Amino acid sequence: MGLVSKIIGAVVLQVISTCLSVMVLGSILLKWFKVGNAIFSSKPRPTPPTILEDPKWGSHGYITLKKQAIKIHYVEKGDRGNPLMLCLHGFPEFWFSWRYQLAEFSSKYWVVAVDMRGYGDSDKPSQCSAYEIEHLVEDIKQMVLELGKEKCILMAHDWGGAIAWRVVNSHPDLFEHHISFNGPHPGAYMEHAKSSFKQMCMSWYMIFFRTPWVPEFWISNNDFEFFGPVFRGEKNNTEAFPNEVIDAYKYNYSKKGALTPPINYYRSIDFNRNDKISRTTVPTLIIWGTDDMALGKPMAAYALKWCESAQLKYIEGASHWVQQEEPDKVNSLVWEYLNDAAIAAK
Ligand SMILES: *[C@@H]1O[C@H](CO)[C@@H](O)[C@H](O)[C@H]1NC(C)=O
Ligand SMILES: CC(=O)N[C@H]1CO[C@H](CO)[C@@H](O)[C@@H]1O
Repeated sequence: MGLVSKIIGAVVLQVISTCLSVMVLGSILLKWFKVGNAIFSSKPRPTPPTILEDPKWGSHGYITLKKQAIKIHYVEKGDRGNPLMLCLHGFPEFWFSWRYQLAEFSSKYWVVAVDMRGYGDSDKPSQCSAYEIEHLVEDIKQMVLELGKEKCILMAHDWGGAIAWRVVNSHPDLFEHHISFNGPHPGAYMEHAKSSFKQMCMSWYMIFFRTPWVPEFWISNNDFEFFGPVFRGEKNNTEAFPNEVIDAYKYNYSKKGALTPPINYYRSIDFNRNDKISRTTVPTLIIWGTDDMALGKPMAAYALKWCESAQLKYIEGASHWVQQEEPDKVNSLVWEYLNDAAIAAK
């Protein structure tokens, strides 16, 4: 792309993100009139909610990626001698989003759910450039090797999904299978976003998040109230996301400095990049909740076109947070897929 169009692109992005920030600040102002000064305070959270400490999800560990000089926190469950199942979460999440899969698949796999760099208890480099996609992809590659395995099954959601598509393409030899849960394929995302005004509107937050401090202020105001509606969605699904679950997210994100690094993932997106996307050769299962408010349904089918061997299973009516909202359906699809693959390999 020419320099002029790059500059125009950057200016347009800046203008849009400033407008969105003004609108968000306006909505906070309205809330301030309604609720009062309380919206600027949050309650102290000295101890983790019990659900976070529940041993049934597994035990905690750390691993240092030497080449990257990054310490990664993870929760693991299952025998280390079993095949590795590595789980990558999205935004605004952390390892906890995989609790049902940690409990379920540890019977046959060594399930490891990480806090990606910048999240939870993992290292949080302060400069924004540390969250550029190359580093995120390299982390996952290093992680498989540092965990002492030559191959793994990669499960990924949302931002984790975006990283997973890239890492299975760049290092196919490291992955036995790839399972994507509402995880945007970069090519499919662009194809859908370009043709759908609705998707462009759904992606507003990706542009808004580029602004400094306003997103952090927005997410934290009124005692991190953001986390309730974001997970429960329009249907107010308090069954899948009861208070204790929402409190777990609030607990982690209310720690000092916890919000900026995850938002820096968005700030580091280079919209001018025109990567050549290669075809996915690693066998892939795509599981897609059809009522995703951030990623439109057509994206799932577009992703299939980039794969040599892939299956797509929709979970009708499920939201973006598919593996937490419909753990039974999701887990049985994953078992079915892995068991079929094991039979086929014999
Ligand atoms: C969601 O449902 C809960 C429990 O039924 C209720 O207390 C709460 O007010 C509802 N929230 C919204 C935003 O509708
Ligand atoms: C940064 C932070 O608060 N991390 C916490 C997230 O939740 C886990 C429990 O799984 C705590 O151990 C961390 O301290």
